[in-house]
Amino acid sequence: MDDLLTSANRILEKNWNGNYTIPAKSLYPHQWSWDSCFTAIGNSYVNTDRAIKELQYLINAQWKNGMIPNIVFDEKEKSYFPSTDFYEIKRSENAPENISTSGITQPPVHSIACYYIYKNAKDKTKGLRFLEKNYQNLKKFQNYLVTNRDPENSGLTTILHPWESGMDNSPIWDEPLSNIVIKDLPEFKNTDKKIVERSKASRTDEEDYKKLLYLLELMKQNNYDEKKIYSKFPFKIKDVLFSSIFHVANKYLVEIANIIGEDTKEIERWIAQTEKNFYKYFLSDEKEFNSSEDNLFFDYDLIQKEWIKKKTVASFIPIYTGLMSKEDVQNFVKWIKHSHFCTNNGFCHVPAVPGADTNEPYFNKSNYWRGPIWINTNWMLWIGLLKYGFKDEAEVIKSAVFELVKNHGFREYYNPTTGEGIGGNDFSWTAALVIDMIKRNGNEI
Ligand code: 2M8
Repeated sequence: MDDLLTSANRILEKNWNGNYTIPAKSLYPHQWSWDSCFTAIGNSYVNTDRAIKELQYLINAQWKNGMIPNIVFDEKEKSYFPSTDFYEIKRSENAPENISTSGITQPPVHSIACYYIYKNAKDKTKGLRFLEKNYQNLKKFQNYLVTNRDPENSGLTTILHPWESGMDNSPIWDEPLSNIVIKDLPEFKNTDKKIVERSKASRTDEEDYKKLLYLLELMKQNNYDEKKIYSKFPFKIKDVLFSSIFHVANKYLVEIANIIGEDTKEIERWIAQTEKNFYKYFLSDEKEFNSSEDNLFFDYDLIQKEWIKKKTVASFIPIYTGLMSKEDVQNFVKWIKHSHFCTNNGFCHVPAVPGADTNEPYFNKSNYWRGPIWINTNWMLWIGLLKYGFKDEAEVIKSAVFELVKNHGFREYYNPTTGEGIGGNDFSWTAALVIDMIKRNGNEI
């Protein structure tokens, strides 16, 4: 275990650029929002100052309407596309002054990370000062999600771009993207190294990529005016993974409010709203829930007005929220253990949950979010299982993660059939979440 810890710390050290931790050298040279949160969770055990600096840098890039962007750009770095020039955020009256960011968001892991920083800090006064300084910003971000991203008042979050989910090319987006017709996309030179590589194998990626840029283009044309965008945007999805994290973030925000003596009523209303609607919105057949593996939690497409019934790891993330009954989680455990989802060691090399059901035609063992094992999703499942008392099942996932990093390196993601590491090398959130798995301090709420 000491070896793993040493290697994980070395990676976080290597990827630290003085202000934040880049996700991985060469592929991702900027600050990514949820990556930094996961990294700060790892650093909270070993380097409070660094964890604080990382999140502070990110929160300083918050937009005036409360949005925390998915990327804060390092202007010296030109290799990543789409770059800061592409986003043209100055079109928005909400863009921060003198800070280059993207114009979209990512799952709100921030309150969770801030709580870990406080809870794991040896110097509690420092931790407390950090919470006091940032509480209103955290609340403003979550309030932005409640208002701009949920005019339906459902307690669930609408994403306006696949990148906002963090699961870029998940099969969940195939159909919603297929319904989009591109009108006017200015010429661009695709320098995204990941896409260029993947498109060698498949033409569809290239087509979808254009649609991803087209969605950003539409946001720009509307000067990032969220009301205008929301009323006519061609991609609007109530997302299970995002909404699950949002719910957990609200619970951690209540915890933070209690620590610093702030009123929690408003946040409790948000929590109640999510609890009221989560099953209603995300289950296509509430009555049949639990009767078969086909009735999982599914994203809801607000444009097509239908569920997107793709079986991916995202369908299980509600275990992390704590809003499921123990009985329902018990059934989920049954399906996670099913050979399709691998933790019973069926088809897979190790019993960690892959990105998609291995039996489905859209499963692809080596393509990014279409099948490989990711450590952050397994980390959420691990915590969820612990919360509900499924210690043995949680242990199975943890051991699988340790096996992967020990034998295949701290990679961005892994081929579930062979364990082979793919994507970025020395990937920060893989290292950071392994630190949490080793040092865990009962931080789950
Ligand atoms: C991936 O997303 C970015 C776009 O935001 C990309 O493809 O370039 C995703 O895996 C996302 O979840 C992650 O935050 C980001 C950086 O690791 O890379």
